Amino acid sequence: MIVQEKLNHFINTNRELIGQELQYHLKQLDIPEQLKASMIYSTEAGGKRLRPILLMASFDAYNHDNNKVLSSAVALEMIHTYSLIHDDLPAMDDDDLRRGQPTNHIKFDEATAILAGDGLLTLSFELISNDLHLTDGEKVQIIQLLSTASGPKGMVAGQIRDMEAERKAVTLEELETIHTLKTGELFRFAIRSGAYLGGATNEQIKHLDQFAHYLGLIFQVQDDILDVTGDAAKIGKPVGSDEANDKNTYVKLLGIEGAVEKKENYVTKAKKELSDADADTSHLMSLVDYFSKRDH
Ligand code: GRG
Repeated sequence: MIVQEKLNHFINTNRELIGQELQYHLKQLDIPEQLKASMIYSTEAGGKRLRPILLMASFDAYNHDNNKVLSSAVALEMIHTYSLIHDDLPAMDDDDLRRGQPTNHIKFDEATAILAGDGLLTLSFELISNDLHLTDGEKVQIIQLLSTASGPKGMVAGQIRDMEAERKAVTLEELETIHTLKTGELFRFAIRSGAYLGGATNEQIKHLDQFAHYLGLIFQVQDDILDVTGDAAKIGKPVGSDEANDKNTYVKLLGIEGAVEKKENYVTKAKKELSDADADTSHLMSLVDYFSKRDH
């Protein structure tokens, strides 16, 4: 199989697997119907499952027994989904649409959306702590990494810094700090925890950590490029609207060409770190291009 086909196969198989696992864990919950429907709605609404796929690709570089990573991968997607539900709320981004469908608080109501997010966040940790494939030491390590990445030192810090930076001019450095926290920390968790569970050495994890940092930035630069060139521009906020102008983006700071150049620079750096990680990182290598060239 050529490299691209192999990657597509890996992505499609694991995307489906994650979808099934998520639904398995949510549908069996004996909880109030409205809460359950709301939690299921946002996990089923067409997410790309990038973070769990990354986690599984990082694990796959060292180990092939998938049973060991499934709970961490599903927990990660639950936390990502919670963050999107809360990010869309009127108190935050106040968005009516996500992935082309009504956001959770529009489909249900605000209180339900808040609780669905809370439910997904906390359930994620319960899932890991109940996983019979993990040793107690592995559970503690994964829970520690995930809570730090998603909590007030990680994603939550990124969200508040982003809100504080709105309508203010920020430097490229400040923009990168916001992204590193807001989106990069979950990518970093994906790569680190996959490698850790797969049995990577500390030296290998160090290179993968740097790799994850660059990958998060590649994701974000491409997100900003797509905002002005891709489908998001067609279905989202019109370019030039007040809201679009308020957003701090790579394109706003560097122009399109500058943003593309920045992205290419990160692609080179990410690939170098991967080569230094010294393992079968072929899926991760192809995922760099997938992230950099994605069109949605
Ligand atoms: C509310 C605590 C809290 C945090 C929210 C991640 C985040 C923090 C907000 C999302 C806002 C946003 C649109 C950021 C841009 C990058 C991003 C994370 C996009 C969504 O990720 P994808 O493209 O989502 O992986 P899908 O839809 O594929 O699941």
